[in-house]
Amino acid sequence: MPPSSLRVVYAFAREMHPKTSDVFIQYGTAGFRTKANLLEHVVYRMGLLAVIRSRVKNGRTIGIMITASHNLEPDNGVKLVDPDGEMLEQSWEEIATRLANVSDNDLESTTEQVIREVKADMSLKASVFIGMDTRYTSPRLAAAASNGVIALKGTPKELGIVTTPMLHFCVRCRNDNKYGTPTEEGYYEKIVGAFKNIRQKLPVFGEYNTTLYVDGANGVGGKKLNIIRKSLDGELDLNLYNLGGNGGKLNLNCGADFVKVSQKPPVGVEHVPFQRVASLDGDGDRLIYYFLDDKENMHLLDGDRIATLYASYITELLNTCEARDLKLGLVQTAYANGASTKYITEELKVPVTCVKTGVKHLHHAALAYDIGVYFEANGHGTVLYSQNAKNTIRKITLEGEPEQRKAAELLLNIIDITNETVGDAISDLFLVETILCARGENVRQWLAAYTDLPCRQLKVTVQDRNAISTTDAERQCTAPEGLQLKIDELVGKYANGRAFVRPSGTEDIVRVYAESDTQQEADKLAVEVSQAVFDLAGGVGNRPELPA
Ligand code: 16G
Ligand code: MG
Repeated sequence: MPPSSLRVVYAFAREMHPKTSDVFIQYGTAGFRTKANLLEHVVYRMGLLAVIRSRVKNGRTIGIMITASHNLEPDNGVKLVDPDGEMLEQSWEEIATRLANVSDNDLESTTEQVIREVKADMSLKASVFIGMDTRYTSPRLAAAASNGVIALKGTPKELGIVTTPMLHFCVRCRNDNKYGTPTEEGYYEKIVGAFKNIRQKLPVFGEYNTTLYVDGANGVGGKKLNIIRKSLDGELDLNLYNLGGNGGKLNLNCGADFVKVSQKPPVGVEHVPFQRVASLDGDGDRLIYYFLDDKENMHLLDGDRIATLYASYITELLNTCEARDLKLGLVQTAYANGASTKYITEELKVPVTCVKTGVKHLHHAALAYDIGVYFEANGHGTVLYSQNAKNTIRKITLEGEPEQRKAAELLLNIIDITNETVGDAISDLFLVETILCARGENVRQWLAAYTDLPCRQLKVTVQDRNAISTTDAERQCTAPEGLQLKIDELVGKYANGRAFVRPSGTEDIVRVYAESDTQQEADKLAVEVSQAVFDLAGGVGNRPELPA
């Protein structure tokens, strides 16, 4: 395409999606995320970038998701999805940031420069799938993304309101038709179909019961479960709450992030003692379970629990089908509860890798195993099966002894329930329900595997969060000087104490995590570490205070 045809890039920008703000914006852990009214030009430009990316990938489909996940309604965001359904290659984040921040006047030349730099063949076809969450600002932003795609003569396809993992799934299927059909229906067919299939093989028994309460965070995930609910024939009785009606606000005092961070039950859900509840986040890519006991104490079953449940059950099946040479490993972050790591390594004897926060880091590390389970404590995670693992398991279904075949067939269904492109609340929910059912377990039995160390998360506002640098998968802090020494000193005072700090990748704050033997001590340690951050890293506002 001759450069002159890039004129339209400028014309669209000026006429329809002008850059009206000079606030610098960065492609962070999960794309761009900020107040929705600052995003239109950014999303338009991501439409342009998606077309360039698609051409660099020989015309394979790229995804754009409009969402701010677990953040509140006034926020929104945009992220790009690569052809295999994984997060955008990291080296392109800088390009995305550059393109998002240039003035409208420089947009045409910057676009040209990017095209040259990445050697995109602009004569190729380009295809972009666009999905959005339920935010009222999302349709407008999705339209801006579409215009960006059109401006560079790509073909946009709007999938409408979908969960983030559904978009990832559809992108993958569009580029690899063996993975499934690239539509919402195709997603249900594969994932829910495999779940129903497995229920035929594993009848309900023991302490497991088919009733599940769900907190939909007033977002897209609950809405989709409501569609799925109608197709279930008693395999699972879903009682859905926080579906977005009755004035319920997206992620406000509900949803997986609220439940995990505040360690409180969400509003809007009816609570019955010992009834298990699954809580999704606003865009349906995180899942947390919890229940209240008869004294209304809450018991959380977070991402670490789900990961250990998966790892132990899959290991069991692998042992039964004697596929012992397949190496299964687990990937966590520094947020993983210390008790979970201990349980996994010492009791399950499964190797653990610890990586930096952010799905792309976990996903990447999980690829190193034949079967890689990855989870953030916040409930984002999935399982990746290598081609070798899939081939081995398939072979056993054909050639194994009867018991081995049975286990291998279960594994094949489990692989189909899994959305391997990214953590997926819906797929994870069906997997958890499958395993609890297979074991005949209720939530109390699930919880009994190990006892979490009490923990606390806090935020500290500082002048410049980038003044904090970390190493060793964010477990050690290298700047500002003296902060790590201070943290070590504080941690040393507590039994089973552990703490770390890191700059958030999504908000302008520093995050603090602490755990210890009792809740009171974890809370105290978290505040003391927050004070150290405040004092040594240029705290702003009120100094954090110890609870009275
Ligand atoms: C994003 C990440 C999530 C991470 C979180 C950390 C993706 C798709 N999502 O939501 O994995 O846990 O950021 O946020 O990568 P923070 O940097 O603000 O703590
Ligand atoms: Mg999310």
